Amino acid sequence: KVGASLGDDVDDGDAENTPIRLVKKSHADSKWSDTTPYTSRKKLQSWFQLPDGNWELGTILKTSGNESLISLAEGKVLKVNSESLVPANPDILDGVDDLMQLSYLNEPSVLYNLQYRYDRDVIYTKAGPVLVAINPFKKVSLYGNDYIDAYKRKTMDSPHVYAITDTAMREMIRDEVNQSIIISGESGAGKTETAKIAMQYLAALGGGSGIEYEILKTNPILEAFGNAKTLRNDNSSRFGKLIEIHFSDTGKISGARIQTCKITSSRVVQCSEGERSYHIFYQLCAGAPAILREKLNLKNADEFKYLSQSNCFTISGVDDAEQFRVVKEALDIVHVKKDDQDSVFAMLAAVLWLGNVSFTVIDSENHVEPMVDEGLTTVATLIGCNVDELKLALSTRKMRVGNDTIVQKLTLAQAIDTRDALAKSIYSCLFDWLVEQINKSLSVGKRRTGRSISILDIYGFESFERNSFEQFCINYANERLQQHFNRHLFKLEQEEYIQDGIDWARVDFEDNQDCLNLFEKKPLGLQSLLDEESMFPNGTDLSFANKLKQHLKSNPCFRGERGKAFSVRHYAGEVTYDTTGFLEKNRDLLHLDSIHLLSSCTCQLPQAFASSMLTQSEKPVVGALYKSGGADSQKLSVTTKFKGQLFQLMKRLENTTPHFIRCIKPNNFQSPGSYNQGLVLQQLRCCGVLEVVRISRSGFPTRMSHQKFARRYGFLLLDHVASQDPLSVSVAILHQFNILPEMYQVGYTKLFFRTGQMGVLEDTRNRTLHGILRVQSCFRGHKA
Ligand code: AD9
Ligand code: MG
Repeated sequence: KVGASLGDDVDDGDAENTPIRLVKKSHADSKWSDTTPYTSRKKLQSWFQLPDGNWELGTILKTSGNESLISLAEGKVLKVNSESLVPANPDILDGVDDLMQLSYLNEPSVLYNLQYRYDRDVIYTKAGPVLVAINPFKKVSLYGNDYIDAYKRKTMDSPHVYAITDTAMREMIRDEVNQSIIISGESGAGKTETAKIAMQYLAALGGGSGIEYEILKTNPILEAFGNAKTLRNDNSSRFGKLIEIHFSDTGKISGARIQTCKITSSRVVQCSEGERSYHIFYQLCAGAPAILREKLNLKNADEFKYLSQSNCFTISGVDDAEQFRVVKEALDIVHVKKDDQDSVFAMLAAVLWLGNVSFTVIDSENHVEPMVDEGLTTVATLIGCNVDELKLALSTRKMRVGNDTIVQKLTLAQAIDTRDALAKSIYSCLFDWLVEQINKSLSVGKRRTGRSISILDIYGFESFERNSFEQFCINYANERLQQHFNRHLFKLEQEEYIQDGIDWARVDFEDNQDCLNLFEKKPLGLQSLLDEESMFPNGTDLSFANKLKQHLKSNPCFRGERGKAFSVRHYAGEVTYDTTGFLEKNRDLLHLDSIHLLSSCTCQLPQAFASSMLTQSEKPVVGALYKSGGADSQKLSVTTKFKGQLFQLMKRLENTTPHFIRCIKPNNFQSPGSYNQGLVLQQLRCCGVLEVVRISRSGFPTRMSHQKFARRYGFLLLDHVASQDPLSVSVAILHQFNILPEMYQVGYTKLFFRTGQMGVLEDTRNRTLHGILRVQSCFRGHKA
């Protein structure tokens, strides 16, 4: 076997899933043990890439010309081209906290370092300013009050979500600037869990008023309504979320605001084999108490067609009934009234029962009528309408012709679409309504005086065997997020150096602007072309695919595929999309008849939903305008709306100081203890982790204007400075503290520091300030 391992600790995996395998010493080998003293390496060690892509550690025995003799595992000795060797780091650097500390920064060394830590349940590592988090897929003892305390008191400083959140908190107070924690990574990499860990830390630090408890309780609610089991992740977020947590001047949490960004809720009516619809449906079916079951005429999940089609009802290790109680309790805590909760559950049941509504053909033209059975009557009862009205809304469409209104009967396919569209809209409105209720409850109102920390957690990049409209939207959102990452860590950083006139050699990075242009360009971008085709009454998925191929064939990020498919070269890899259903999902038409039905209901929620749908469709039309058959609702396309919501999220982040967390998925099976190097490497590559480290190592990540620096540290000066201008004061401070010249640069307007330098100054400042305070309080004590 090529690349046979010296050790038995390295995951063998199957060859296909493990294209690159690192082999370095076994755990049994004493050198791996943390307690063994470092024994200096006598010979130079190097990574050698085997023909199958695996890296193996070898010792260079001899070098002559550009050939080296290298000794590999199991006594194998090879003569290789010296250029193919990649230097390995000395043992003393095994498992360093920050990749910046590696003497040799290269892919095998980074992979090895991360794995070394991961094998010891140390899942967090810094990559310069970025926190890398590798999903452990098991409980690791890194959290809880003791850890929170240790990070708060700074007795612990190893990389952690707590540490980065602590930094955000401190910088918010120190710089008086809003902060953000931006979490990215593929689906299943651990973003949502990470976001919760960050919230937990903020709640512990800024808690006191009790509102922090409410904020934490929004998580089970939003996960129940917005997450679902997919093939990639048992708890996959199907919406993007930005939670802005507000702090008072004294650093206490004063409230929060949640903003979401979601695609259509098509999962409600259609779900692939092995996946589930949103958790809440299963929770309700499994956990509703007897009275509620009876009131809503609830059945088991497998008796509802919308839930049974994907043949997946449970998630291993998850008790839906118990989760239902958790969600209910959370709803109480965020002040959703009991009556409203009942209405929410009624809407969920109505959606489920809508799926059981079936139709009978009534004439030779395939026109249909809904069967008047348990399904139809239960829906009517739950939403509070008359059965006949519901029947009409599901089987006919009113059309305006001139001044007359005619009634057109629907065919089976049309009726099913109408029914499903109604179910999706009810669910979608319900989600928005819940978010609104939560926001009211957490509202800072007039107390909004201080600063905020925002946490962004969206759906991760997805690439399945078959990718549809949902992936198209999700992956676009991830491109946008990647752009934000690039802008802050590469572009803005380097532009600032150059603008301020400091010495700097540019570091290149993978810019994803071309891919974003492919999506956004008007009129010939993916989104515009989709909206345009959706507007044509005769547009089909095939005509859409053909248009893409016609107009975008020369774009390097695009490739036309056979039939109705096309591929996009994303920053995270190439994805082939199947356009089947794109047009319909993008139009997401809800007929006016359905909206009118909801507005005529006696229940309060359907009425509220109808009016929100009407205001939405009456909005000034920015994007595409849909009119099919002349009397349908006009509304924004899903793509346009989605893009709008995404821009709003990103805009909120614009004026914040970002802190980035990059989550990494170590295997595709959601299983602990398995580290697939090829998979990890691909994720590290696409987010440019090596480049970030490279910039940070040679760069000056901390900076402060001359004025601010002089104001903040000037009082520490021992000697009188002749000139009081900020630059002279700053330089005097730097000299007094013996900051080495290579550790900083003086720009036109700012001082730039290498990592860690500011910490030294801050410590001195804090010590001095505490000294002053102690003297003052002694003095007051004496006076008293
Ligand atoms: V998606 O883009 O929403 O599909 P996420 O959000 O990146 O995805 P999520 O946070 O849901 O992934 O993590 C997936 C699973 O990994 C969780 O359900 C946990 O079982 C597991 N996980 C993630 N992070 C941790 C952790 N820090 N400790 C333990 C974890 N388990
Ligand atoms: Mg998630």
